[in-house]
Parts: sequence; structure tokens; C-alpha cells
Amino acid sequence: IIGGQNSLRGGWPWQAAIRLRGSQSDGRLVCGATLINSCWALTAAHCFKRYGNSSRLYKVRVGDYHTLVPEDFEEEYAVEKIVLHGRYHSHGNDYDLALVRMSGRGGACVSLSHHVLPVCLPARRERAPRGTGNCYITGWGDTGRAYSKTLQQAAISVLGKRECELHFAGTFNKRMLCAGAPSDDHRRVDSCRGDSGGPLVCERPAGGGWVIYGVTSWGHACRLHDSPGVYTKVSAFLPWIKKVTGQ
Ligand code: 4AZ
Repeated sequence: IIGGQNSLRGGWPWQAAIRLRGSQSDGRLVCGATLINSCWALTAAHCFKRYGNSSRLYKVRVGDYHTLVPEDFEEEYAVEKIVLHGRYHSHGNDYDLALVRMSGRGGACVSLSHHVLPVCLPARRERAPRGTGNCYITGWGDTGRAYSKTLQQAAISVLGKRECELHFAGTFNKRMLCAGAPSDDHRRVDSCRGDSGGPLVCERPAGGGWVIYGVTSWGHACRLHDSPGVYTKVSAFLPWIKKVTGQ
């Protein structure tokens, strides 16, 4: 996350990390992910471009804050299954969504706690609040100097379709959202390498809970001024999510 700040421990209990398993690179961060129930995490399909989509290569860490400090609520789970969206192609950015099924001991999935909880999915056709909604991106990715050891958060503003189309002529479509620094914030705010697959969440008004509207997907390089980041629009994929997870 560029232009973010340390989050609170347990502040984003649905945030997960996909990490490598085994040999020299054990534990290396691959991507962010988001718990949508106790068995499944939502992430980006492009996260599996580099190492492939064989589940035994990965593990999922939940309840984490500082990547190098063992914490009370932090747990790691095996990956049982990775399902990429069938229309995702590794040479493009469209349909950049995947579901990861986690498995724990004795056939259980993830044990939930007050630091490990799923986020809400949007309702059908529910739009992310535009402008100054209470929206955040989170992750352990590149801060502009290095990957972060502590979970970062940044307030972000979801832009309208027109503005996104102007920034990404020909490549932006209705299965995507774009978001950038809030207009009252003149710093650079963006997701970056290592944040991919993680959430863009907004709080519904009046205690309606936190909803995942976007999955960090792509952009014109996160170091560029005035260039929003692009997120897979979760509300466009509700039937697919239901079909894969069976819920
Ligand atoms: C990346 O390289 C990446 N600002 C992730 C997010 C964005 C750009 C690039 C969007 O994984």
C-alpha cells in the first residue's frame, strides 16, 4: 500500500495472506486474500500466474498483523482447492478473480475468532459508495520502498465509470472498479505489488457492516501520480461465487 498507515491489530479480521510453502521461499508473500466465509477466501486470479495454481504450493495465513511476530490470533491453513475464474486469461486483466478453499484439522475449515472473521459480500447490484465513502484498501505489499511488515490501510475513493474509462481507455470494463486518493488527500494513495488479491472494503452506513466491493487487480504502476488502481468488481461475480462455494 502506497500512502497508507499501520492498521490496528484485528482491525481487518477478513484480511488473509497467500504465502508460499516449502523449501527456500517458505512463507514468502504471494498475494492478499479476503475471507468470505470460514472455508473460502476471495483473491485475484493473476496471483497464480507466477507459481501456478497447484494448491500444495501455497498456504493461507489469517489473523496476522506483523508478519515476523507470532501473534495470538494468527493461524496458517493448507489450501485444499484453487478455482480461477474460467474466463480469466493470463495475458489480460479481465475476470481477475479466484477462490481459495482452506482446510484445517479434522475436515474443518478456518476457526473464527474476533481477529478472524469473514467480510460481507455486496448485495446484487449494490454499488460501492462513490467519492468520500468510508472505503479502505489493505495489505502487506510494497509501500514504495519495500514490502510492509505490518498490515497497512489507506482510505481510498471509488471513482465513477467515466473517470476510470478516461484513465484506462479500452481496457476498463463493467467488471472492474477504479479507485484513487480521496480528493481532500494530496498524497499518493494506491495498492501495489503484494497487495493484489486483497480487498477494497467500504462500511455500509448506520452499522450495516463492512462489504468487499473490490479485489486488488492492476493499474498503470503504483508509483505513478494521479493514476487510480483497478479492482475486480465483486458485485459482478456473485453468481460465480455462489456456484463455486455452494453458498
Ligand atoms: C501489482 O503489480 C499491482 N495500483 C497491484 C495493484 C496495482 C498495480 C500493480 C494497482 O501487483
